[in-house]
Amino acid sequence: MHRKGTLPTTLDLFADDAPQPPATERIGPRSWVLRSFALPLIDRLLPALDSVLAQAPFRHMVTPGGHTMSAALSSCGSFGWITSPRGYAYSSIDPQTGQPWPAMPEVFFELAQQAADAAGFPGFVPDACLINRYIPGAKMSLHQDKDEQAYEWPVVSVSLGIPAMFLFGGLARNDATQRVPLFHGDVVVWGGEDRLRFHGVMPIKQAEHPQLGEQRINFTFRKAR
Ligand code: MD3
Ligand code: FE
Repeated sequence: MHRKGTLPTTLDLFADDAPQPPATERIGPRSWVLRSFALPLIDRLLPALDSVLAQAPFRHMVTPGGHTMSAALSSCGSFGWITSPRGYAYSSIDPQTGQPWPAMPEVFFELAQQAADAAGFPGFVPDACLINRYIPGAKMSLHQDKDEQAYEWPVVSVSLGIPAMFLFGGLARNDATQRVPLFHGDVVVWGGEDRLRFHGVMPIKQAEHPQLGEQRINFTFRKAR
């Protein structure tokens, strides 16, 4: 790139010294995107995910209003998130198997705790991990996460597989939203005054990931009780 006597005419984006996007981005007063934060653990995360899904397979929840959600869902940890005609809740039993949810794998817990720590929430002990699976076209409409008992703890989210455009709104449904692209290995932490902000996921675009194929998997770690 540094040829003698010539000025570089284009920026070589593949050079080792090319400018990199910041590894950490602040998207709210207490919300942080930690780019690629999960990648050092990926070889342990994927087999652990398979083992959870063998015990608690993905299913499409039906909202109390009768709509089938386009993202498929499973959970692990002490509590999982369920829908019923009576509303949304956390439950210690998977209604589909009648069994407790699979234990939260050690590597999941480690990742959630490290990310929370890095974002200024030391001592996070999640008791629930929701696992969403999106195929191209799936989305999640703007909503708030208000079924947890403990809003003082953050939510930690881990994106794997094909990209998504995350929508981050305000405390009122009609507040403006910012769009945040999320890629394989990115981790986001939301807490404090950002914990009850509206958020959603735009319809996932067709793409293929070398390890996960045509899907996006998202873990959200919470303290439910
Ligand atoms: C911001 N999942 O499961 S994770 C959900 O990508 C959910 O699957 C999305 O929203 C997904 O409830 C987004 C990001 C997320 C989760 C909880 C939040 C963002 C949040 C709570 C408060 C503010
Ligand atoms: Fe949510």
